[in-house]
Amino acid sequence: MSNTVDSSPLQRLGIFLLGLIAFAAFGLVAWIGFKVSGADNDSNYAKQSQDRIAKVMASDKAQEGAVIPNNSDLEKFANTFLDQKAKVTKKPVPGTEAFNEWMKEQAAKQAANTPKAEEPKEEKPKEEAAVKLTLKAVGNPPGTMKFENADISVKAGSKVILTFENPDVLQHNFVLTKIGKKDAVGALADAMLTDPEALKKQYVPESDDVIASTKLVNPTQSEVIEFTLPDEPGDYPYICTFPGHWRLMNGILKVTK
Ligand SMILES: [Cu+2]
Repeated sequence: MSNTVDSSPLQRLGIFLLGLIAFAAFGLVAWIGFKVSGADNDSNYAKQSQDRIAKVMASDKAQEGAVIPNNSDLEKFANTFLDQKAKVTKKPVPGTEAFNEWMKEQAAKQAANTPKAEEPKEEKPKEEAAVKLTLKAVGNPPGTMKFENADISVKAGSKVILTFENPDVLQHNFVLTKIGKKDAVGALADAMLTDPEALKKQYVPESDDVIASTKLVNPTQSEVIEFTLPDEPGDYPYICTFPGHWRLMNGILKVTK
């Protein structure tokens, strides 16, 4: 069956209309897509235009009143150049003996200024090697108010890098006191209950008996502090100075010879 020859005019009109509808539908879809995507809507367009206009106007204004140079101006300009004398350079001309001398001089200067490659130093045993310590508050059961591994021993005069970890649900700190000063500093800590500045001071009493301290460390947080141990060997107590904690929450840092 051959449509092209045998189809009736009505059939052909139908096919034509179908094509037309398809064409129009495609156009409609494209137009909707264009609108929905906002492609024809540049919100900055107006502002950019304004900016361009302002720029052009400013440039015009800047040129207003600018004097167009006349012949006498040009002559003056030219004369300033004619008045200049040729500069005499003291730099020797390449290829001459003087130039070679000059080059040698420069090279010598540069060599003098260049820092010499560092000679490999003999590795000295580091006296100041820091001791790394980690101290933990007991986190389980929560609210125990104790330090784990409560006894630590370190050599006198050591530099210590201490990490204080607080896995507990309460805030705690670490305060190292002088020998035999646990109770004295503890009493000061309890007294801070009535100190309006206590939180600002991280509940660390202001006392000469305090050797080192962390801030008040929040639950699950930690803090790293550095301090140098005294040269005097002995038992150095450390406590948490949050009021009321120190009686339970204390330990000994043994400073050895
Ligand atoms: Cu505490």
